[in-house]
Amino acid sequence: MTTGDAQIERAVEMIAGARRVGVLSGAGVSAESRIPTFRDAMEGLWRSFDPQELATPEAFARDPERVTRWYDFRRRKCLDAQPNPGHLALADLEEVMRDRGGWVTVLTQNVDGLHQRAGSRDVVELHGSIMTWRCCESGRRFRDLPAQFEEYPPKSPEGALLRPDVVWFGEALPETALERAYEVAATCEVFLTVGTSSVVYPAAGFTQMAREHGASTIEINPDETPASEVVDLSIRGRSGEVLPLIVAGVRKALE
Ligand code: BJW
Repeated sequence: MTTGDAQIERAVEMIAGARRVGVLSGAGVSAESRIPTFRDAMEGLWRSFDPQELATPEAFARDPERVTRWYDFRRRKCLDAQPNPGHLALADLEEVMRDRGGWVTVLTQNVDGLHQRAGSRDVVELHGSIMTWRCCESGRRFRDLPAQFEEYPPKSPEGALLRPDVVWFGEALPETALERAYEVAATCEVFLTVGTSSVVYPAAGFTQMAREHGASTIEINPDETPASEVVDLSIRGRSGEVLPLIVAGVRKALE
């Protein structure tokens, strides 16, 4: 047996013995759906830009055309993408836990909607959604957006600027999302931290919080992150490969 197999078996044991599972997901979970992670080098026209500088209210105020073109480019990429085996495995795990009277809540930092499209029902969008845009003046939200905007920045019917309904650096996370996240971290028995660099707060603090409340903690990531030090079990691998193995093992263990 390889170390990988032993780690998967340990993860299976932890999860199969639990009914309440919290998951913190990050951009790495969507990497196998060909959505570049936040800290990957950007592609094509966007190669020379730094995402950390574009994802701020200051960048939008300075150059709303550039920022909304970037978000619209990414929105269309997300619409073209399909959920991968990692997303599907988490949706399957939710079904397994529901069948035994438990729950799986996915706290996602992703704005792409792929967990929901994979079938996960309890998803908390910590950083908003790129599929929804909102009016900078009235706060009204728009979901049925055109395939491509006619102008950048796009305007609301009243002529005010629209912005993506995402959380930029320095902005507060939606209150209800944050409350759910604290509740999940405080009450889950197992907490999975998957595909995130674990550097952006407050999300990066949830793993430690779950641990302090007594949850067993597992990280799945090809690379080491600050969370690797915190968790009980660190699995080095891709979520699209590791999660299906774990969930198949959990199903088998509970047969
Ligand atoms: C794979 C893989 C595969 C690859 N399988 N894995 C405490 C300490 C220090 C700083 C702060 C703090 N508290 C707050 C701050 C400031 C700031 C912050 O954290 N800064 C840090 C950079 C230091 N936080 C904020 O500003 C937050 N707001 C806030 O706290 O407000 C307080 C407030 C209260 C009241 C009033 C006002 C304010 C907001 C943070 C918002 C983050 N927004 C973004 C943009 C969203 C929209 C968009 O997508 O454009 O969210 S930034 C960006 O980072 C995005 C992501 O969701 C987030 C996290 O990134 P993620 O998901 O981890 O992706 P990557 O690319 O970093 O990592 C990918 C990982 O996947 C890697 O590890 C790979 O190895 C791995 N991987 N392939 C599995 N196949």
